[in-house]
Amino acid sequence: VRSDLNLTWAGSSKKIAAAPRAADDNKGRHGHVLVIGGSHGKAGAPSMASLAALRTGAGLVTAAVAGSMLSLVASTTPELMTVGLSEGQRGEIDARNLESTALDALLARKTVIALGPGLGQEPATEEFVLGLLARTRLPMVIDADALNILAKHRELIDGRDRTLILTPHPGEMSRLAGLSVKEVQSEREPLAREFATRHQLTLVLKGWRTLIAHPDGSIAFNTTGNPGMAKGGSGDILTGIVAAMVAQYPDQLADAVNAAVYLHGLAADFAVREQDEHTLLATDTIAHLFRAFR
Ligand code: NPW
Ligand code: AMP
Ligand code: MG
Repeated sequence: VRSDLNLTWAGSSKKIAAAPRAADDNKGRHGHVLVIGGSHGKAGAPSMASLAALRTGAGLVTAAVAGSMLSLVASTTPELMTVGLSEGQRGEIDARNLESTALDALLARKTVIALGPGLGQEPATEEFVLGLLARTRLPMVIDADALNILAKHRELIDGRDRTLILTPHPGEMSRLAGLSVKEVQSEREPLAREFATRHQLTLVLKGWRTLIAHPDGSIAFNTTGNPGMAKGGSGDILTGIVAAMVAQYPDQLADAVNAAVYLHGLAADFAVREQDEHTLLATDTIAHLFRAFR
């Protein structure tokens, strides 16, 4: 039974997760996360990312999804705000004709964008993603189908004048790098370092012992997490946690991302201690985040 908790935590990221909130705090100081995702049959992914962002301490969270799933996503969490985007015939986000003023309104006063959970890869959604990248320099956490879309436009992967955090699992990394999953897994560290430094971004290469490669070439290895997390939804939740940490600690980017990955795994380790790797649901991890923060 892998129920031992690994509470050893190297480096400075511990400080930010353990920092108490100011007595006179207000939500405006903790960032506004904009989650963009969802497609027909995958409303759960942006819902989970959004709930995780709220539980991680973001001041406000808005989920932007295809219009027909707005009420479904909104009903998962009353604290969540929602925006319905125009959609195509297959229920995908089709915001090609989104007025630039409407897009600017969507982006206004947001701190960080979490792009991709459940998004799908329909051509109309692909155009929306490319348009969004061109329209804003807001920090972005890019995951799931947004990574698969970027894999088709590698020339656009450029974190030199913006904060980009990519969170691929080995399958997504294989598409980004044009390698097989086996090749990715046998070269995790050099591949991640090379990718992060070449594109000047933060790369979270997920899996057992997730590693985080920073644009300066440094690497952190995560020590938390368990195989109970190898289930649908785990990565969507990590995306929300990373976005919320970056929203709250934009000036401590490396620590914020390292802490997010560590806390996600630690929450899952607490959850498994109470139940079992078979029965763990990704959302159980959200329910145990408070233990990880404490
Ligand atoms: P294999 O099978 O081993 O060759 P995909 P996805 C590989 C959304 N979701 N080590 C592995 O390949 C997501 O947000 C929505 C090695 C695996 O079969 C996305 O938008 C949910 N290999 C969309 O669905 C809940 C690994 O990658 C393949 C690996 C598709 O995302 C579920 C799968 O990758 C889901 O999150 C590892 N550690 N991890 C919802 N409730 O709304 C992965 N692979 O084809 O990119 O599909 O990750 O399921
Ligand atoms: P995704 O495949 O996008 O749902 O992401 C899966 C999440 O679960 C990532 O945060 C992985 O690091 C984590 N995970 C998956 N399998 C394991 C494992 N065997 N040990 C630890 N963490 C895992
Ligand atoms: Mg995923």
